[in-house]
Amino acid sequence: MVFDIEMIKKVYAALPGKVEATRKLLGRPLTLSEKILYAHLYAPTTAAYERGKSYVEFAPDRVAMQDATAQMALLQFMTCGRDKVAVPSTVHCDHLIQAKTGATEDLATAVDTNKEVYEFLSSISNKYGIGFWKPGAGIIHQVVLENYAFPGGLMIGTDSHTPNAGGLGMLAIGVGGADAVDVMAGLPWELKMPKLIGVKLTGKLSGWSSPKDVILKVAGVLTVKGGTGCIVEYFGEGADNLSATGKGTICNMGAEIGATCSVFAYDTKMSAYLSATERADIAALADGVKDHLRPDAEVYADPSKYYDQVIEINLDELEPHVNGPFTPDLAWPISKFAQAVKENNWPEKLEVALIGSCTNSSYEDISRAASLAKQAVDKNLDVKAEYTITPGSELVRYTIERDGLLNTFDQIGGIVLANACGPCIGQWARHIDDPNRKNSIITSFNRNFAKRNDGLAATHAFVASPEIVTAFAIAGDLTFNPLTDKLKTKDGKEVMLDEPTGFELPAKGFAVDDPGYQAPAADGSGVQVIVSPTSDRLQLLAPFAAWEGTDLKGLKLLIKAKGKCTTDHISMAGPWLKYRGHLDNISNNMLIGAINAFNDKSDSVKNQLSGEYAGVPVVQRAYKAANIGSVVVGDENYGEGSSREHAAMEPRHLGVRAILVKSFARIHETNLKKQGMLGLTFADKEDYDKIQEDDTFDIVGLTTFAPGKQLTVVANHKDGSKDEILVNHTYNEQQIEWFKAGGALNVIRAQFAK
Ligand code: MIC
Ligand code: SF4
Repeated sequence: MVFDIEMIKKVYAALPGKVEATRKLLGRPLTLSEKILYAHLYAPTTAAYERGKSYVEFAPDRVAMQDATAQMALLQFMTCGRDKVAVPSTVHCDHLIQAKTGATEDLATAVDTNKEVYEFLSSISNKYGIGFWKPGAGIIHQVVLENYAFPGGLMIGTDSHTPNAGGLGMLAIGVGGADAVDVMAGLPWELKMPKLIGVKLTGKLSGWSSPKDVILKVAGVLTVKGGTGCIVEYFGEGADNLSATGKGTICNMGAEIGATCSVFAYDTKMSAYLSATERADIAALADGVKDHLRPDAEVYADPSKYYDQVIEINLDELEPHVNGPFTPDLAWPISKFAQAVKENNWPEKLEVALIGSCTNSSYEDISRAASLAKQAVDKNLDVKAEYTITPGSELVRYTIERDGLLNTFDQIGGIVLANACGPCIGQWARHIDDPNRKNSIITSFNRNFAKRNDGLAATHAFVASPEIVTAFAIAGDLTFNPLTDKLKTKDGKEVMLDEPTGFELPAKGFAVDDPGYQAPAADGSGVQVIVSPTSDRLQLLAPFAAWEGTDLKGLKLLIKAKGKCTTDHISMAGPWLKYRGHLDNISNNMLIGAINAFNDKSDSVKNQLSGEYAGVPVVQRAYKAANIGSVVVGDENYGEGSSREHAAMEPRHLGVRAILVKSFARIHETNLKKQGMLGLTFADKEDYDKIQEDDTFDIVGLTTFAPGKQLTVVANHKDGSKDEILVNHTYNEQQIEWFKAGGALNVIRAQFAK
């Protein structure tokens, strides 16, 4: 048993009283999110919080970190003077394993190449009382779902897909490492009270449709920024019909619409999953408070009164979807997809089909995909595309091997990759003859930004359910519709694929030999954590400088980024993941994927000191050397995607002073504030057009920086003219303190030093 049952008992013991108090305070029936949020306030309140406005201090039950973000989180934590984490926390080694030949070899290579980082994470976990999941144990979100998620809990995780745990009724929120430091240090964790989107699911899935199609459809409706600042709560008889892992998939991909998190109400599917994963005692406890783990009945009766927005989806009519390329919200029902492929001239030939990942590797997903693989064998069909399987955890992998499913995949030439992120995060040594050739791949993962999977700009990546991905693997052609089209067998007969079938949970139960868990020392005070001063993978952090106390003058424009600028554009993953514990080294990838609005090129900006064009980090280092600050200008939803705080720390480290954009993604905006950066938005979005390539900026109003008060950015143009641009910000008093101190960590350290 790795979970903390005593902690869960405490949460449930207090829940009825807290829910009743909240109902009184708000004077009305409650949604599920409100029950969980108000039950996790850091200190009781006497006034209701305003959704979308009030900043609230919460006390999460647990923290999860993955290896690519844990390094920076723990490098920060170790400077703040605590000897143990204040809440149960875990580290998961999943992002640093590169997929090349197959699970066994790839894992061995990763253990070798990342030795220093794994040793650091293992020893620092041991020292501070953090549970450590070794490389090979599985992907953070799957391992959390199997071991730690519980209905009605609140957790944070240093990864944007942390909301996956909503499949078990938990509010699980993705954050940057600095937020994790707050919670591990026992301090309140701050979040703006989210707005609520209700998604009513009616009917029942059947045939080719799966839970993945629910979120692919929702992404099409809400777009990549439609969920910003919101919790998405699913309800209705259609919701209760979905397996807990299917609910997890839907919550996982809520990250793709920018949602703070997504959640389902506690039901019998959740209790079945808890029991199947050896947590029947939690299910029994949850049953004891089950009314408090669901919205009040009145909410179901009149949802638009309680949610800020309501969407309805009829599962009886839901078609399988394929989303992409390049963005997860370009949603195509399967009946329209072939035409879209043709009209847009996307490569029809499918080269690689990849299933699994944290999003879609449940027993249900794998068994349904395997039912199609089996048909390929039984019906004598060639499997035309390369096919890979990424199990989400060792528990899943061991179980599907025991049940013969891996063997079925093997028969169609499927390659089983390590229980790790691999190709989902660019950790993929893809074999391709010509890297510049336009080509198509399809995955059952969640993100499909340009270059994400294989680093190649010419790759068109689509996302779909594991069933659809497998059907496409067999056909090798994106214009194939498995619901209506025939395939030719090896001996020339025409056949159709039957609908996939599978099992929500393994009939013989889950099994595992070594789950890969290492418990921390009871007393870690004697454990040494070693960071070599000459390492190129790890670097101890030096505090950032405090604000100089004046307006900022003479800042150069570093880049005016055009269009989509995700965290993958700001701090690319793939080959750069190896520097996630070394701030100076990873800063050499800063904004290298962003498109310069003045020449439409990536990693080519004008150095205003020399007049020459060079890479973004090179130019910024030149400004830094000359002691000149700079400004980054961006478009809508800047910083969409990952929780990686490197995207905020790199500019901070290299001397960028402000990020001025049309709008921000939530986690990234908070990460900027935490690191003492200025994150500003144009009051009038059209002012973006006034920014010119040779601009020098002054930021005016900082000496009276206050919540809700606009600042002015003066853009001094080359021809001597200037524009005074009004900018908004969302800093509260506390966050202004972080800015003044040079970062939140400087404030925490001062607090603990007292
Ligand atoms: C991702 O899916 O983009 C990642 C890699 O899991 C990130 C975390 C990271 O960048 O380390 C995320 O989603 O937060
Ligand atoms: Fe890993 Fe991909 Fe899941 Fe992120 S989305 S945690 S990279 S498998």
